[in-house]
Amino acid sequence: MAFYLGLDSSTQSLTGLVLEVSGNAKQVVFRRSIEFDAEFPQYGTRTGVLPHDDPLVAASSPILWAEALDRFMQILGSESDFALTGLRAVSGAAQQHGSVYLNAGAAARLRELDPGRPLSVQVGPMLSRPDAPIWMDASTTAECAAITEALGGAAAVRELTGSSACERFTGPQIRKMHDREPAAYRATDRIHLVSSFLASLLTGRHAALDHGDASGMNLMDLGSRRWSEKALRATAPGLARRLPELVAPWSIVGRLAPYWTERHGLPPAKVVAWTGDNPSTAIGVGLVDAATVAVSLGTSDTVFGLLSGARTDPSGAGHVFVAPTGEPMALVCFRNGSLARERVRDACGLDWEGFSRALAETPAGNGGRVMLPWFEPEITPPVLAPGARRYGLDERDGRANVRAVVEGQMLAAARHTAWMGPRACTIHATGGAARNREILQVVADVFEAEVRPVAAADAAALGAALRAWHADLLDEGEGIGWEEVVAGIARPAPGDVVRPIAAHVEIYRTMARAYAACESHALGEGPDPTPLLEAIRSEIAS
Ligand code: ADP
Ligand code: XUL
Repeated sequence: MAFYLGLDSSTQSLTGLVLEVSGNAKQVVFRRSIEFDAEFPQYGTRTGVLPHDDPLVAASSPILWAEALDRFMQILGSESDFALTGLRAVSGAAQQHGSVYLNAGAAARLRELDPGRPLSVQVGPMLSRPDAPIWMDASTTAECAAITEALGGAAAVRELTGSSACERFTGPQIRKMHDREPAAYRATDRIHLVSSFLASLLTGRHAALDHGDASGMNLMDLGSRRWSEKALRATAPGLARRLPELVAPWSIVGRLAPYWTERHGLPPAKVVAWTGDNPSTAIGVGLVDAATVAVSLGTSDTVFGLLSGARTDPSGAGHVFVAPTGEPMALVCFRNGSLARERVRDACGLDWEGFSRALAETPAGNGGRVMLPWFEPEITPPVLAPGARRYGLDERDGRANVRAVVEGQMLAAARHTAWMGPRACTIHATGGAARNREILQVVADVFEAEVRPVAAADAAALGAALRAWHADLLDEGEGIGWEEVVAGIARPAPGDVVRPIAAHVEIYRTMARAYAACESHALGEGPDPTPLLEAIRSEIAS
């Protein structure tokens, strides 16, 4: 019997679970989630983000993430009722793109982490910048333009790194720091992603970064999987020596440092490279072939799947990352996910049950009314000026707004993922909102696909535990296939399926045109869609 710990440091919380593996049988034997805002109010975060006057700026606190990790390990050490000595390996996932800036003293401080003092007080002195820009930041448009120009245009950047230069990606964020806070950049000795930062705390030394999370930086050559000298040069001087080593996702990057063994009674388990939450979720929902796509309805909504051929998104909004299997995966990210749904829910004075009822009792297509749910600056399509746009929709009509927010999100998701290739007939759904059947019905109807909610909650953490197991076996010379890794656990619940309703599918084919016209208009690229919407209204009514 062996145990594997998987962690997920997401935008709003840290979740960890322990997987017990005995022969072919796997089960989760321990699980705990720690909400940042509620458990650590002293940091002043809201939904995991430090408040800022500029809606384009979003940062969080690396010390908060460290304190949550320490708290989780303390709970694991004191409350778990399985033999902790059997813990063989640990891995993790973290919100992607966010960066942590460490000074030259950090390497020694990591090596000498003192088990007698809380981690949080030991992390502060390691930082050359107190906060960490995160994936919600949209303040680097100028830096993106400069990098794009230096690399020969958006298509060239995509060809090289898998994505166009994106505001939230780490390269543009580093360039911004270099240009606007030169002293802090000079004082920076190592730049970690959230994933490699937390792995560094676990191992007590600067941990390597996996190819998966590194693909969200605009800095790695996706073909060779090395840092691209050109991209580094286009970003900031002296960057190569500040970046972690790159490794394959299944690499062992160290062992739990004495801090964890002495302070919390954990064994010196192997630490497997951490990755981004989306790549890790791919394993946690059982995406090990290109036939299935996943929809993750968390703080962000993401749609992703393994790619069978080489391609990038010509529109520039989608990304190609390296999946934990080593294959390319396509991903499209929408910032206005759960928090936008919550915004509409709260504006209508509803709970989730009332929200679901409003969805169930309003007609598919919403009578031709459309919402572009860009309450916050949007990633896909890129929109900097926050504010939902409504077409034919009265803001005071609560139930219609409930339907409009979900339909707007899913019509956008379908439109902006078309580049990934032929439509999947099965979608694995995960994330907090995947427990909402009425939302999943809209997903099924818009995507014309069967939607299968994944049985296990916490897919990113489960993916991390499964990756830890896979890497441990590989390290012991007993490699296993990915099908076997996910079998029996990272799978949809048997028989649980939301099927598309034929009449709704027809309506959404029509509404896709309405959505496209509204989006073009809102982006200043198309005419007023009102005449088209009127025609569509009578089309779907008949
Ligand atoms: P993350 O991992 O990105 O922090 P989660 O995947 O845990 O986020 O999802 C959290 C979100 O799930 C909450 O912000 C909430 O809006 C949403 N959620 C929880 N329950 C429901 C429900 N019944 N219907 C719709 N959304 C829900
Ligand atoms: C993906 C992205 C988000 C974060 C937060 O590109 O920015 O999904 O990983 O979960």
